[in-house]
Amino acid sequence: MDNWHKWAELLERVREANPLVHHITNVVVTNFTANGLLALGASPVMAYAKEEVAEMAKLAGALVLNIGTLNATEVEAMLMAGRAANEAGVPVIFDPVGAGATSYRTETARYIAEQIKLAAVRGNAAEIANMIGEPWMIKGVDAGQGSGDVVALAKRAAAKLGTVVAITGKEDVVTDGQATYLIRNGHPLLTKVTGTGCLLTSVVGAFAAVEPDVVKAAVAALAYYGVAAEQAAAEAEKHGPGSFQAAFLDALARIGVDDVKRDGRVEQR
Ligand code: ATP
Ligand code: TZP
Ligand code: MG
Ligand code: MG
Repeated sequence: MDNWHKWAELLERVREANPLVHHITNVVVTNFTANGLLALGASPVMAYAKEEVAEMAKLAGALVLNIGTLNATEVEAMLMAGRAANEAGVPVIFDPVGAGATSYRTETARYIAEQIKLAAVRGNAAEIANMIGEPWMIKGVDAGQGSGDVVALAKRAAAKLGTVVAITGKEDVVTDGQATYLIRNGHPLLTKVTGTGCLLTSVVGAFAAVEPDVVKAAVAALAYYGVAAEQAAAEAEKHGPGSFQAAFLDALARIGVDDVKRDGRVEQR
């Protein structure tokens, strides 16, 4: 049995623990993210006020920071929440949405990574490359066509940022710079529904809330997510993205450890 089959069982641990996941995220994906985490079996909360973020972060099983629609007040709140989470030993998961698209996003993403001890960063190849000062085309929040080696990029990013890095796209890579895994699940319809990357970052947060080895948590989260998308597409592909979005939430709630073990395509590199 592959190592990762054991890790797939973390899905059950998430559902038993129903971890509180504190988010400071973007205005596009808030509702979809909350519904996705409920479908998984976690407990989402969005809290942004400077007056409460530190308190909420300390109560949570994980903190998710997402700069998708950032502004100065929100970034300040992210730093306060991140510092409180670090003090309390709560894992912080970061989604550098649009890093590289504008200098404000790039600089803020780098500043957050400097100031806060991140358990994991999850983004597309362009966002991760731009975070570490490597060029990669990005259009708004979507990764442009890059020709680089994504596995090598993820390893460089993990070393430079000192955290677990998950780069997603047609294939996903998870690495801490030493152990590296490829996950080949998912479906192109995920690119036709906004917020599927952001929700995935939050799902990694929910898994990290129950498993301190963040490589294991992230691999299990990504395999679960990709297998759910495949089941949803099998049902809803003929109708399109709207039906897929609903079928995907259903699949996130329905699938179990056995589905992930059977259909997961995970390979150690
Ligand atoms: P982008 O803005 O570049 O789309 P994102 O933040 O939305 O980035 P994705 O890379 O799209 O994040 O990842 C979200 C999910 O979609 C992941 O599970 C990933 O494996 C899956 N995914 C993305 N593209 C494809 C594809 N072409 N085929 C299969 N799955 C995909
Ligand atoms: N604009 C700012 S944030 C956002 C958009 C469209 C959502 C991005 O979500 P994802 O998960 O990266 O596709
Ligand atoms: Mg996407
Ligand atoms: Mg994204």
